[in-house]
Amino acid sequence: MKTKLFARANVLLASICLLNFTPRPASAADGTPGIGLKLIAEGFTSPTTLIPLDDGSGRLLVADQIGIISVLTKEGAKAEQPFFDVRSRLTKLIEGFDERGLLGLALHPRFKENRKVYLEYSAPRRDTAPSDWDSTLHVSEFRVSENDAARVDPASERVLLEIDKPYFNHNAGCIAFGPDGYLYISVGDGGNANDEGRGHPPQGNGQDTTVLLGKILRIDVDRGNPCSIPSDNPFADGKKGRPEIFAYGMRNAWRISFDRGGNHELFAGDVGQTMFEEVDIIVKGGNYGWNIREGFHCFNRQDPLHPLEDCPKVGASGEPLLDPVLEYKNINGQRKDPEARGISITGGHVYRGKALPQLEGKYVFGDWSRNFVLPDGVLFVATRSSAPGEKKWTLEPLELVSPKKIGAFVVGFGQDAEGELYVLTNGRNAITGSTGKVYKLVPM
Ligand SMILES: [Ca+2]
Repeated sequence: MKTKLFARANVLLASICLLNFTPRPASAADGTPGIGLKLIAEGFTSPTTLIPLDDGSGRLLVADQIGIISVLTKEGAKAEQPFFDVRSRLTKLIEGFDERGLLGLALHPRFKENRKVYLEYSAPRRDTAPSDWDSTLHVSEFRVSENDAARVDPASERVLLEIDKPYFNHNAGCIAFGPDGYLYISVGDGGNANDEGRGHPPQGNGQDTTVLLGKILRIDVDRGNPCSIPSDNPFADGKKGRPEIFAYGMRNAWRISFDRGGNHELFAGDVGQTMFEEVDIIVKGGNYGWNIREGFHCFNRQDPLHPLEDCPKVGASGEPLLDPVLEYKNINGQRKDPEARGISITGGHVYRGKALPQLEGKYVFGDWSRNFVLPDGVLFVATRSSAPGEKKWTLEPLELVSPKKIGAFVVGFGQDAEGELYVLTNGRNAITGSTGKVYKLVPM
């Protein structure tokens, strides 16, 4: 029975791919190698984050959504002792599809000196939150133990931010330090759909600058207790909005990352609702449009499958609604369109490594899966336009030499100390089991 089901699924997948992707040679004609995935480690559930353990050892940290952070050697051998186990601090997760859990991990830029570690995770709903709300996001600081940089001291938690969530979905939950030394935090719009429902004001959380949902936040973890607000945050004085806000009009920026080269821009893969997935380059004070816009289009709350012809071009204070740098069509809303490429964007990284020079300066990211049930994640490469003034990036599939297909849900991406990229996958659309894998993008 099981085999038959799987066989049917494979036939289905194969036909979907044939319909939608024109095969191209995986290697360039000039003989430069193509790109493949090398399995580095497995046995995870839903790995969301991979970062270097910045202690000079070359080791890597992998955060799993279920609440365990593992230490890997450069070769991928997993240490028996986890870096940290936060399972007891998480809200009760669903034994199925869930967007909550351990969602973000970052080390302090001066980790070698101060040994500080930061997490964003879904904690149980705090007492002061409305009783029909779901959970409370924590952004917390920890320290590794005095004599072991590969082990967090569980008693060291300092909660920096608590954000109540009305629904289980749209947490975003990614954290990253910027070149300015401040901590950037992505927070989803609160969940449900259309940016409506309990815990959503009439204009939606994305457009409401008095709440932290639907935002990119920025805090200074080095000053204040428990933290402080950078003086040039757009609403730093608190008069027109929450001082933690850096940018707004976000829906669900599941993964964000800074370009480690170039102008160190902040990239966000903002998950769309039904019609369009988008990549944004986030600037201070930017309003990225949700829920007035989805991608380059006017979002229609009454009928999300039919974008409006016209909508406001500015937010409540007359500020422009900023377009993404690229969008692609969502299969859920545009099933018959051959240009529909996925159903939920997974933001990645600008490639600044050495092994794959053909990717230099390009944004490598993916889509979770082309199907909610079947494991059919895909990878993309986006290229900045060389035309003066052209802000739109071009998008193409990242063709793999081997394996040809990922055959899993793409949960996240990672980057090591050398700038090489990793793809983090889950074989299931659920946060159960041990089908989670870590792949490295390698020349092949
Ligand atoms: Ca947008």
